[in-house]
Amino acid sequence: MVQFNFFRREVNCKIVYYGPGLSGKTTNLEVVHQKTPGNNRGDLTCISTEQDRTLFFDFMPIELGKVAGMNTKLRLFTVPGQPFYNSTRKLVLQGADGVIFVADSQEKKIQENLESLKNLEENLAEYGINIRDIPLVIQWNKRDMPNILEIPDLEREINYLGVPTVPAVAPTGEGVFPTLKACATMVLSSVSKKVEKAGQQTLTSSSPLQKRTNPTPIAKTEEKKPTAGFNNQNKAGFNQNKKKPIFKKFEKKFKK
Ligand SMILES: Nc1nc2c(ncn2[C@@H]2O[C@H](COP(=O)(O)OP(=O)(O)O)[C@@H](O)[C@H]2O)c(=O)[nH]1
Ligand SMILES: [Mg+2]
Repeated sequence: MVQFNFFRREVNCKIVYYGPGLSGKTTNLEVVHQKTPGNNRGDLTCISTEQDRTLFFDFMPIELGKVAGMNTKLRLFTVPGQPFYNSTRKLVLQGADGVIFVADSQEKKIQENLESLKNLEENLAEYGINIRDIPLVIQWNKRDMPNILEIPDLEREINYLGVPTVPAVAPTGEGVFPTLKACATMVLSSVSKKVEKAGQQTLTSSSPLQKRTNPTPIAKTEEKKPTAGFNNQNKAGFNQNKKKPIFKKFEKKFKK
């Protein structure tokens, strides 16, 4: 759940990398860690087994600086993909503001991808969240591997939700930041709306002290933005978001 402190102008968002075991979730986080400037990121914490598999979760915070007038932090988590770790997955998913589903493009992994997506849907439902209502981006990872499905086939077979998708080769960094940006943009846009709403509530609250507080910069910034829901995003939806001022600010925080 987005944590925001309106008076201190702070926002904390949680993004969870989900997907089957070995699809490349931890690799995504490692690349984000390597390429994010040191003063904008915290440590990457990995709790792994001897075979270097995620046992509990990987975690990394990123400071985005000011976005829409709020000091903004992203907290990135990965889940363990192996089926028997479902209770851990569910715990890590709790309070997520956005999800990046890292799919394995290999033909033989199609069933595992579908099962993991179904598992995501079920675990979200247990928290009372419809998968169509949460910012969700699918990454088609491992595009460099032999025997992979073509993107249109992946779209047809797996992306039945019609969410934005990004092809990737995570170890080379290809597609890693575009995926994170697509998801973070959707999350931040949703946060901005909540911040705006909180500001309005503050203005209409009964306390004279609160009435004097001025939240208008956020409301003004967000007023002109389109209000399409996440479930209505077309495949190119996140590209359109690139033009948003909120996104430009976010983009500057990362090294090219
Ligand atoms: N060839 C190739 N290997 C990848 C790719 N992404 C991840 N891997 C490898 O797949 C293995 C599992 O990756 P990992 O990030 O640990 O998967 P996780 O279980 O989803 O966290 C590692 O050996 C990675 O180097 C990719 O795009 N291409
Ligand atoms: Mg992992």
